Amino acid sequence: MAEGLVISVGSRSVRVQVRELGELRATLRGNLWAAERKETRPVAVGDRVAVTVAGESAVIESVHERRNAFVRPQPFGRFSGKGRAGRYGKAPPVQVIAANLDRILVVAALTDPPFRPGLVDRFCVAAAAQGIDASVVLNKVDLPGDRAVIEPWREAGYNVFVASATTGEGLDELRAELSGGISMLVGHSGVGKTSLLNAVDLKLQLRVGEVAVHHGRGRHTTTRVTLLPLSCGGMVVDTPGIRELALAEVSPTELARLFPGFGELPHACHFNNCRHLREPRCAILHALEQGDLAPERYDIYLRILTDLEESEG
Ligand SMILES: Nc1nc2c(ncn2[C@@H]2O[C@H](COP(=O)(O)OP(=O)(O)OP(=O)(O)O)[C@@H](O)[C@H]2O)c(=O)[nH]1
Ligand SMILES: [Mg+2]
Ligand SMILES: [Zn+2]
Repeated sequence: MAEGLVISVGSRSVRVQVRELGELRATLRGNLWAAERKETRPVAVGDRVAVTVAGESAVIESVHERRNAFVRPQPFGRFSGKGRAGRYGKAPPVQVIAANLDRILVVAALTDPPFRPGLVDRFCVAAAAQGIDASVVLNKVDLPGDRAVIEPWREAGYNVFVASATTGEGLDELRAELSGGISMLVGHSGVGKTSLLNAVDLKLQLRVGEVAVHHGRGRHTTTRVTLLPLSCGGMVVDTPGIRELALAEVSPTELARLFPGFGELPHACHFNNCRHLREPRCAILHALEQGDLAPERYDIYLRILTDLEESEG
């Protein structure tokens, strides 16, 4: 048996990189589908797999244990919870976007589409929940706007890149960041994830969105999660942009501990399960009163908390 790395996952087939043999089309051994699991699919981009090779194609026999996985709740319709768990076990099914990542780059645009702090936070929380390093990229800084919008994440200790795929600003730093291990770019559609990759590595020549973006919301140009090798070394996962990110596998009490900028505060609250709403001796509320925590940051936290509690039912 040979070792492979999953490069892309389509509805019918999977592409796997196998050492010495290159990229092969692969199918899955039937028993991989039968096993009870929480994921909607048995393999994801970034998975290390054992394959048997016959000519031009391969069969994935087994999937090695994952170091981490970036997940989102399964997007097709709401999962009804009790009674319908079926093959996904007891928890609601999740979709694994990619596995075994060394870092995630959360990409936002200064403008066009408008900067959405809440979405940046959701991606940061989702990465932190899996213990995956995240940094933030502010792209399109060639366009007019206030670059200071990204400061809260810098202050929260995130590595922040300020870049323009158009003018080349910040690309050297970005290239250095991407040049080892497996990175993944995530963010709203149209923020320029694919454009940044094309600018970082001229060999890639990936398709990017048209310049005419209607209503300031990018059209989805990248339609499949794909793992790409970079000339500078390292590999990168380009993902299709999304407009919303619901969090999977994050509990309401966990949220504050993962939230950018809250730092150690949640650990200083009187109650261990403090949700920082009205509880007495809450360190977050205290910081808010003292002006040590920006109200805009707290508001985003509240919005995400409300969503989480609604989805928990
Ligand atoms: N002015 C400016 N435009 C940019 C920049 N980067 C990308 N664009 C434009 O923004 C649009 C969207 O770029 P894409 O690279 O396709 O965005 P994406 O994030 O990959 O979008 P999805 O694949 O849909 O998620 C294209 O018209 C790009 O030319 C930039 O730095 N400055
Ligand atoms: Mg794209
Ligand atoms: Zn609290």
